[in-house]
Amino acid sequence: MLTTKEVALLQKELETAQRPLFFYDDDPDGLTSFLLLYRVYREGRGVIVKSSSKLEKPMLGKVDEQKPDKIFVLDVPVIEQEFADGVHVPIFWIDHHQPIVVKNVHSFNPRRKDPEIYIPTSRMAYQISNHPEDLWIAAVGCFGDYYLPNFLPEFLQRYPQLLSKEMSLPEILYQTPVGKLVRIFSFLLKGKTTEVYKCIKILTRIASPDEILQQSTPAGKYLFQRFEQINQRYEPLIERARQPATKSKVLLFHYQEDEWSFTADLANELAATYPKKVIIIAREKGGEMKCSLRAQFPILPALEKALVGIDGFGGGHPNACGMVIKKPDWERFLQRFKDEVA
Ligand SMILES: [Mn+2]
Repeated sequence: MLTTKEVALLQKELETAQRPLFFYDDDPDGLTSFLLLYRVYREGRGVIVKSSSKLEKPMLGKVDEQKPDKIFVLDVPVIEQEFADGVHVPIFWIDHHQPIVVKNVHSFNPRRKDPEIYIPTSRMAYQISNHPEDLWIAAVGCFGDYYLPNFLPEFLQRYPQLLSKEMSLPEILYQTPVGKLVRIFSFLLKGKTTEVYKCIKILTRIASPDEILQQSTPAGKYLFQRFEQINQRYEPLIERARQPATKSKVLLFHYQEDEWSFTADLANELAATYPKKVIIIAREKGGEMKCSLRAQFPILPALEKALVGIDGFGGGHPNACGMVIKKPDWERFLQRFKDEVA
């Protein structure tokens, strides 16, 4: 969590900003962090940082275009020094990934003090915005980043229609209305950029989650129907990925990624469905196998062992990793990884 002093400082900076520019990560945690902060004063603009998850020099074009007086960077793991050096207004970076040193940036990251701590950016954005009517947005961000926030009792009391009782995260994500909202927020970020920004603009004005889930206003109905269109692309993929019970500890799913990238959604849902297996989502690109790994137990040590002497690299979090393996070494790697996790 942010300290009281940090919250006060960021509230002040947000209040005094005339044209804030928000850069945020391309997932529910990033999106809800933006929505929470934007909805306080409804000033400035938001820009999604797409798949590279880095704020790089080319993004300076957006800064020139918008001419902000302050920049807020939300849930983006990396700001390149060249970007920070090219900006002549203050940058406030609120994040919870592995901290890195970037000069000329005001960094707010609880992991600087405690490397083990896990606090989604949306939880911190809610500390700053402190608008109780946006509690549901904060909850979507936290659950989306696989985190049970300390405001859960308040959430249960205020939104029993979204979550009726305490449950595990996999149950919340795949069996409840608030879990559906997490998926809706994730899917609205996919597809054509103009359509994505249109949906986000609508989200900045949605007052209650029922507008979306019950389609009780035209705005909410629009978002729900957009979600359903995208979900039609996802459902056949997850159907194909679900597999009959086998003894193998590894569930491997090959898929061709296009503009509709569902990698993280597939990996998360499969890991929740098969809690004892390691999920590998593999895409072949340019002679390499690009993979996302997920499990509900630590897999990083097995990955590191299996990679020794293999033409490839990988790493990440204890339960969620990425890797890239050269095609000729793929089968050999896979066998070694299976042996390691067995
Ligand atoms: Mn996050």
